[in-house]
Amino acid sequence: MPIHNADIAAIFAEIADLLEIQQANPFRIRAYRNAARIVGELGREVRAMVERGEDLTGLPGIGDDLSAKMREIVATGTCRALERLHAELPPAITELLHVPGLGPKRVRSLWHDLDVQTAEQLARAARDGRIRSLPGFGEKTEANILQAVEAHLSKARRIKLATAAQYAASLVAWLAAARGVGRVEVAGSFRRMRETVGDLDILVTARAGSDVMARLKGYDEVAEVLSQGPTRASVVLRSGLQVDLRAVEEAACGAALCYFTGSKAHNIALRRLARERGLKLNEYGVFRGRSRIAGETEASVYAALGLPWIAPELREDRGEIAAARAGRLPVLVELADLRGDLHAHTRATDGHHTLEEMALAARAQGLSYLAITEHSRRLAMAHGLDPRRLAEQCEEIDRLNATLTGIVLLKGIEVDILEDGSLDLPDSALARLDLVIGAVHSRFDLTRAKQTERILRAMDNPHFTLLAHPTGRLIDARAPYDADMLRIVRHARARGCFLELNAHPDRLDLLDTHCLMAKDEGVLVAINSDAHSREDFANLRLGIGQARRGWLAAADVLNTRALPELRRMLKAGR
Ligand code: DGT
Ligand code: CA
Ligand code: CA
Repeated sequence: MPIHNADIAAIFAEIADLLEIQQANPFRIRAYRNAARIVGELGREVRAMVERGEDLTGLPGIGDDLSAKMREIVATGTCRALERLHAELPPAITELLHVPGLGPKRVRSLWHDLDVQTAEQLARAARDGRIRSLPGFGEKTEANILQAVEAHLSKARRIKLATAAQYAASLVAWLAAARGVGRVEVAGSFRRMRETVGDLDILVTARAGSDVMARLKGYDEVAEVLSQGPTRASVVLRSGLQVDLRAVEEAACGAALCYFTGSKAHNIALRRLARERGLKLNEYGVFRGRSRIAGETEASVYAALGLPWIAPELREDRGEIAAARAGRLPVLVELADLRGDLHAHTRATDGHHTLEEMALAARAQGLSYLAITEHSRRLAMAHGLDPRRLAEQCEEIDRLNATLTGIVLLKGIEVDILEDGSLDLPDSALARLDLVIGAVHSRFDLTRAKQTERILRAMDNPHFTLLAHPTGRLIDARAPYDADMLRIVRHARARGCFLELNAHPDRLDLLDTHCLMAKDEGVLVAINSDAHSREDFANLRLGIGQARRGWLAAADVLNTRALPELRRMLKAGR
């Protein structure tokens, strides 16, 4: 059974949570939590490493014990340590952990003090007003929990794009080996690079007599077959992810790909356009009367409607069809356009690799510069830098740059924006850096007015270059803080600052709509990995997807500039 990194990470995270509910040894808990993060963010599949006989203890934070557990999970799909915990605790307790806002500590007291063991019991306890009196909860928390648990009970789960990509990759490889199959494409929101996907829509071209439908059913991650016919099937994978498969003939491939890529709103707009031209558009092609005039390629479908091909990331009915008609579609930024990365950490703070290892990994990714931007001292948990350690790192960077070829390290900092909008390091320490990234890591609860003011004041610092992960949200886990993004974008413009599009799979922050806003206001966006290990540069691909959804061209992105021009632009803002 193919096990993906997301599966291993989820098992380790669950073990950590369950141990914490049991109030086990904090070091043990932390070891599992770290392992979950490392595996979850790893650019390569652990399964492949195990199959190749690689030594997993080479991964940061992974010792003999965790390495053995990873092998066990790859081999069996589960782990005895987890099963033991399940046997010791109420069976549905894990589900409570998935309610936003509830961590192990709260779940423990809900269970201990109120005997809440399931999501339904939790909703009832909140409705009855029994939660507010627990220590550390209160009336507001109770209301938030009620809202969250009701949403949790009603909503179908969406999964993050990066996680879906792992499930998609091995399924696509499996289907591609079916008899009589040509192309295999993942369409739907996945192809549009939405940050989360509801299900996977897979399209294959197949000759008559192909065994592709049977092959899907035979995939060993399939937990349930929902429906099955000669040209379509729907299954649910063990992970809970639904897969819709359609098989089409070559001649209709483009039309089907267009239809199943969506979005639904884009499709409706295309069909309206077809009708205006006396044509009919459906998943089989473009028809004039009964004759098919296009359908084999997507480009032919769009051409029949008088349009150039529109990139999937734009297909959200946000003006792309009008832009296409007018010949004003942006030439979207591509991964190959990126010349550098402006946000990365090393072992000096909470990263896992050395300066040199990070530099070489960035070079291998095809980048020619990399800014090292550690946390500042306020983030004590991450061993944030004070002025003295920052100065030492700058000297180390100078020494390294003298020997490295093909990559240049830039000196930066990810400095905390304090509650009053001042920065966590003195101007004298910031002045000698190539760039200063400001970030909000605390007090997410300020009012809109105060939070906005805080960020604007930070940008007023003459050394401030770039606002990190501007909304602060974590996909599916933490709402953005309340701030006026339009004012922030305009202030960035006035102060000569830039905005980050953080490409971490949990962040993807800026949102696509904010990219559009930044472009409209003439503020450049930096697409950064926020790498904490050398594998993380692979995440840039996700940031590119999000930027493309936000209509950004290479010229709208700061780090598509070659280094000399980048240096000029960084200086100009200060
Ligand atoms: P998701 O799965 O919620 O992340 O979003 P999508 O966009 O992948 O939606 P899904 O899986 O329901 O359908 C895949 C594509 O099929 C969708 O993007 C467009 C097309 N489609 C589905 N239902 C309809 C429909 O009722 N009308 C039209 N025109 N297209 C549809
Ligand atoms: Ca879908
Ligand atoms: Ca679907």
